[in-house]
Amino acid sequence: MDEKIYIEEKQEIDIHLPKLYRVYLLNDDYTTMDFVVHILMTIFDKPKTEATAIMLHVHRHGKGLAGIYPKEIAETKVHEVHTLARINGFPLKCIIERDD
Ligand code: TYC
Repeated sequence: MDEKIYIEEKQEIDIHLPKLYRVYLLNDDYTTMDFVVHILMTIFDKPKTEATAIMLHVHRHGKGLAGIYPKEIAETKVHEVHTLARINGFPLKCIIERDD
């Protein structure tokens, strides 16, 4: 009877890692703190404590990181923030920077 032998086959796999983008919230004098916390919880999926810490960082330092995503997701988040802010009468702005 034939015996079976087992070999290890090496495979080359192309892994596509998307470029990542940082989404920052910017401070202003008119958007309420509660609204910014709401944005961080609903659009950036932050728990309330972290959302509050990020909001206060933006308030004190002018800019704060809301999240890091592939380009299309980052752009969608920015659009959602600006749309929600406009609907609610706030000038809240957010920007994207390449994460490298
Ligand atoms: N500076 C705002 C205030 O005093 C609060 C605020 C925080 C606004 C973060 C925007 O991204 C922001 N009401």
